[in-house]
Amino acid sequence: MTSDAPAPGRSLREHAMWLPDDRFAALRGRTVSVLGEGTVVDTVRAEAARAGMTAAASTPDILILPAGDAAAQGLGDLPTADLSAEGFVHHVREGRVVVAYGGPNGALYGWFHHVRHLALGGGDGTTRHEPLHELRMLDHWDNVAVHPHMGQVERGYADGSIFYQEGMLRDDLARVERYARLLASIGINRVTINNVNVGRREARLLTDDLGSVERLAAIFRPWGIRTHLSVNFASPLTLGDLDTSDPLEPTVQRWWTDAAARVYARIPDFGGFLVKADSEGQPGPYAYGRDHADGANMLARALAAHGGLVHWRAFVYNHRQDWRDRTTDRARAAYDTFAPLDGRFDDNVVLQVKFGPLDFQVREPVSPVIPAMTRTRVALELQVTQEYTGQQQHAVYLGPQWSEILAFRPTGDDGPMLAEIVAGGIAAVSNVGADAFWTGHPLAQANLYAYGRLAWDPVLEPGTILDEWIALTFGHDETARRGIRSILDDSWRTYESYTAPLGVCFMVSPLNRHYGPDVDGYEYSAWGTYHFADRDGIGVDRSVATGTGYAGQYAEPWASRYESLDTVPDELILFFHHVPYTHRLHSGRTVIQHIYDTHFAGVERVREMVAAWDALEGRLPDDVHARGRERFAEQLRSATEWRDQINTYFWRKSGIADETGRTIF
Ligand code: GCV
Repeated sequence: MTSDAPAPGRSLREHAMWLPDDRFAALRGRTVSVLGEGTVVDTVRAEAARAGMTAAASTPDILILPAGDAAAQGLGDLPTADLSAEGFVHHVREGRVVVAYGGPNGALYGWFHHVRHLALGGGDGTTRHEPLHELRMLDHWDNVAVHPHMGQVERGYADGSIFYQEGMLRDDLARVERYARLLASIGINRVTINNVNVGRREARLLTDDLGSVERLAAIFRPWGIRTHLSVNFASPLTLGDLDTSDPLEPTVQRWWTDAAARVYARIPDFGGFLVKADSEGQPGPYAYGRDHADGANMLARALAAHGGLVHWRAFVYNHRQDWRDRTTDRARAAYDTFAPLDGRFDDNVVLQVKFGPLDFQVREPVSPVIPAMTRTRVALELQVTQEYTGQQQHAVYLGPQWSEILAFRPTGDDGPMLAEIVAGGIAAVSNVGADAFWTGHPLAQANLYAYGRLAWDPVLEPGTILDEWIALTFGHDETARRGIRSILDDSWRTYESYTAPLGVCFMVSPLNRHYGPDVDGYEYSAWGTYHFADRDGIGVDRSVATGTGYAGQYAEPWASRYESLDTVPDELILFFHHVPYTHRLHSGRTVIQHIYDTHFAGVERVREMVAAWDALEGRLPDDVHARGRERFAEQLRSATEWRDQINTYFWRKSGIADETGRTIF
């Protein structure tokens, strides 16, 4: 292990994630000049001081200045023309560094870019950087009061909340400040501080507990991050003195206008409201015969005068289905609900759409709602917390999945990428909690890092992002780098291979909170039916010709590609079609043999991951290694359980033996 890697054996009370002090060592004793004003620019000054730099007015080693001042400083050649507010130019020549920024956030991002540049051993050069999207958001599903079923953090796998404890905001918020710094270093500029399922206690954040929001906003502000709040649509009824929350009712509109004014009086840069309405039991406009545009616009109008946004979620479906009813297809729901409303949303409404039509499964097609809403500001929603991808017990690097989603071209090869059409930016559910490693599995930190980097630049290579994360987190140790890359590079596909096959979804255990296999767990439930396996075949017929018609929600060429067995990609065949087990895939294998082969291979891959992790002992801090070792043991146990349950289930259903005679029970 090299000198700048964390010393093995050091015990960490709270892991530094990708910003350990060692990574700033090269800056110690050097001189800096930070020009410009404001809270965020002051943060950059404080960062430089923290790194041990000294302020110098003339010929500093690092000059950080507004792009508009570059010419006056003899730096007129830098490519700063029309630099956006969050953009910056990074220029290094013979050890002297210039960061020319468009606006205060650009100064902060330029600073952290330079830290990254040092960690990667970068040399001389001039590069210009601007985020593709203005809105790069992280949503917390943290509850203030511990929820009886969902706990302190809904779908959280990293201990409690860093914000709340036992029904109130924590007294000591020093950790939130360290979190804000980490988020700023990867370009996140919006944070929603409470769960979209807004309980009674959480609804009060908007009213008598606004002080908690104000305190958190004050911590995020110097890091260029605006604070958003999830609100409960029924608040005028449940918190106010009104007997309705009908969005067309003037008293209700006034209630929200007053509430918003009170928020902005105390938090002038407040970001806005995030709303889950008429979904999984949350209240919404349907109760009054109104639609989602009526609901979203009512809130948007309360916020508009203050520059606030409404993030309105498209995750709307019937969770009280009768499994006997084969006409209802949950995958259709968001499009059926929202496509007819395109053009009716106010400008400050952002429709937040999950990446797939169901729910953050390991494999789903990209949601057809996103390209369909051409007259609506749409944001893509991802899930960094690993609800359906191993719950931070399994090492699953999601960068390649997100990258594939962002690069999807909804109108074919000549059309734009999904990343280019989500004018409302990107949002994701955080995977962070009060755990010493922040994310439970130390390798899950890579997902948070990758999310920020991809939200900034969706065409970054997931492997390049991993290298950055490894260099920042663990320093320059080529063996450690290769070991971690070999574990994480393909881990998303590995997870897919030993869990639900070929685009079939929800084979997870409902009783065990979506962890571990339960092939029929959702098959006869009210939440939807997902595989329809019988003795002859498996899959959901979502074709237009004979199925639910979901494939027809896509534009061409995808509608036709998904409709036909000749062109549907193997990895999604069971999402779109019901086929016999003997159906031959494009790969040449039958569906049943594919199921057996991938499940056996997946577990073998996990064994290799475990061996690769074991080989890193002594090259990583002991506590990081020990935590990883626990998690890898569980991953191997769980992957084996998945393999045996899935293979056994389909062998018993189909009666078709594995071609190579491996053990199935
Ligand atoms: C916050 C899934 C999760 C829920 C979550 C919901 C949502 O259904 O299981 O816990 O609720 O998605 O995104 O609103």
